[in-house]
Amino acid sequence: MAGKTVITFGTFDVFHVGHVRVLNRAAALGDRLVVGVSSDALNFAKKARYPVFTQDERMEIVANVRSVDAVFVEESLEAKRDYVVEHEAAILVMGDDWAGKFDELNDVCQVVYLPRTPSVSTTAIIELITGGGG
Ligand code: C2G
Repeated sequence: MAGKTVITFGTFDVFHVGHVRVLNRAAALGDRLVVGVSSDALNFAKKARYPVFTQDERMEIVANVRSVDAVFVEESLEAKRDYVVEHEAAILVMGDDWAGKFDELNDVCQVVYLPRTPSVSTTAIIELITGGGG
């Protein structure tokens, strides 16, 4: 495949400016950005609750971000190596809340951790809207 493919992963629930910024910064590292959107089942297994938006809705939103070239469903957190190889990604981008966690993939791609956008999160937005933030 011509050009450098960048791959990144996330839930991207209640899509916000931190999400669009990390996608744009990831895309700027290569020629093509592929995004694994975590499945509803994966989220339930991890957090014991379903995302506000379904995986089809979250995929549709992410797919329509201008810097994103393709999306797929991330079924397993442990399958990163397979996804990197399958999509022929040269660079894996993760938020720095995952810093160091995927360094073992350095043999198949470059692993880059990008700083998160401060003061914005899906959890805080949900709390604000539901009145949980006071
Ligand atoms: N992000 C960010 N700034 C924020 C919030 C999120 O840069 N204020 C980034 C995260 O670092 C991540 C992406 O946006 O790169 C998606 O965030 P989440 O939806 O919270 O993703 P997460 O649930 O951590 O991903 O394999 C990873 C899994 O898919 C889980």
